[in-house]
Amino acid sequence: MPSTTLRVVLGDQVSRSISSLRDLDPVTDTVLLAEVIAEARYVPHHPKKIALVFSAMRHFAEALTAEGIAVRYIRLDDDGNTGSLGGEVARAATATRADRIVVTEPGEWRVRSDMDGWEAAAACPVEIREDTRFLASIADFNTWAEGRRQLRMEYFYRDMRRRHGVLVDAAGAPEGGRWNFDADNRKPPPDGLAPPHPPWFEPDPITAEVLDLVRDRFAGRHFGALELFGFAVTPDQADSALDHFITHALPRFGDYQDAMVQDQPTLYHSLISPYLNAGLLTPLAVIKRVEDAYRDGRAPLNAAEGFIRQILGWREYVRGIYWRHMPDYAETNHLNATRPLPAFYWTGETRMNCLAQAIGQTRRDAYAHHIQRLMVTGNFALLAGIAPKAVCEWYLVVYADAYEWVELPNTHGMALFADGGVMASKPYAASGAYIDRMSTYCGHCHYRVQDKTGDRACPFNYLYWNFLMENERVLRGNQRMGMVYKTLDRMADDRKATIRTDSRRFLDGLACDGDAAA
Ligand code: FAD
Ligand code: DLZ
Ligand code: SF4
Repeated sequence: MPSTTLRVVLGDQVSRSISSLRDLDPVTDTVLLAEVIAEARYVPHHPKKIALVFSAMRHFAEALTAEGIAVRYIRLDDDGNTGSLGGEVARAATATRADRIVVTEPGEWRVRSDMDGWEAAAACPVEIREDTRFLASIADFNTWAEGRRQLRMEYFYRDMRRRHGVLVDAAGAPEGGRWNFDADNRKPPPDGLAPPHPPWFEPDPITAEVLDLVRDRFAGRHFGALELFGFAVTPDQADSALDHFITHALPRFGDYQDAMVQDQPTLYHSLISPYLNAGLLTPLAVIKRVEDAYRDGRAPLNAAEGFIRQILGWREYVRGIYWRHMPDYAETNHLNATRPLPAFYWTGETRMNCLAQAIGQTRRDAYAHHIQRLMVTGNFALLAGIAPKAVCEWYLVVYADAYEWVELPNTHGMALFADGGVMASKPYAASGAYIDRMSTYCGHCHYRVQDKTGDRACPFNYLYWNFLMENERVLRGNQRMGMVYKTLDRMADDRKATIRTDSRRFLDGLACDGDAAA
């Protein structure tokens, strides 16, 4: 009897080049893809994310079948579906009489732990392969990190540029003479910006069937709208989404990367994170295409470098941090934040316009760009002292690109400083002045951004100083906080008292939905 291998492909691994399919023998092997309720419900994902994952899985299975590969595809409602990945692997191993199982390492600690039980459940050996879609393996990252007192993305990123020969000259020096054009990526939005419309992919019959299933089983019960589903669900579509970005948005991506504009949720962003994370696009191919656009004169250097830094730098870096520090990472709470998540994170009903905008588009599109996530919803949660677990669960639920390996370091570490400085050297705390400078939101708000205290003052203003006072014991010693604490020291006592009173009134009001009235 020839040996038979069962190759397991998870819902965020739908890449033809995934390591579990390397050396596949179409004569003897079977590929397993399984829609299981445990993955669809471990958090109540946005319905658009579930639809994207299931549709991409079904299209991937169809493409493999067209290649003549045997595919065992288990649909969510199939008879006998055990509802868990482990259960489906065990069932498939029996059905195909597999001698061994091959799978690529998953993106979440939870699933990696579960895989430890697969061998016993399936009664055959399980080979867990490295996920070679990433440009730094977990071992590479640990080697880089070893012995460094403090990890900083910038140094990791320079190393990655050199190692992969991206935007460097023959001598390994950075293109344009600088590694980082961050200072050129912070333009506030001028009047009359006219960003391109995001690409739209009309659902085909496979997606339409998935949409019916998701409508039936999840929509209405999970946060978020299923209507107007236009995501790419195949590698070809994701590729044309990338083309659309490079042609229409990349040239201005650098300038307006941090900008936020009323009713313009996507600006010059790429919207490719759901595709990269699910496996419809691979990071190296994206980076090369953007570098080519720069070299052909189709994009300026601040745009190409700024974009490549996000993928070759931040994306790889956060994954390294996740696997280096899990599982303890998720348990830390450096600032002892304990407040429950306000109801408006789920309803979008708040008079704070910046939050209403970010949450409203998140409900509709399962998307918000980085500065909205970091400096609006994240900043508010930081200043209001919301419990990290509640905030992290919210971010994992609401975005189409959310997987714990990338969501957790960004939320727990970067936005909430709950890791005590592993990800960021100081909290990304900001008052309303930052949001006013970088957005057009404040002009549409019930609150007045220029007012520091009082009923109509922007809550970010007093909450910012209140946060610094509340966390003084932990934060004052941080060198990068020296200037703000000097300013606080100069503040009159009666002003500090007013800030505390306004903050208490506002935060107590949150518990009984105090800010929800429109
Ligand atoms: P663009 O602005 O066009 O950037 C290009 C690409 O760079 C993105 O597609 C993404 O793959 C990558 N990238 C950019 N910033 C980061 C970053 N900080 N970390 C990792 N990759 C990055 N990203 C996710 O993919 N999944 C998440 O669950 C997620 N949760 C986040 C939670 C918080 C609190 C914050 C502050 C950021 C989070 N991010 C997450 C990072 C970032 O916000 C998104 O990757 C980005 O907004 C996706 O939109 P885009 O594709 O238009 O990105
Ligand atoms: C996100 C997701 C969903 C909604 N459903 C499935 C599924 O039914 N089957 C599956 O194999 N994967 C799914 N996924 C992706 C997994 O949650 C993901 O592979 C793990 O979180 C590891 O990153
Ligand atoms: Fe947000 Fe304050 Fe501006 Fe209103 S005034 S949009 S709450 S920053």
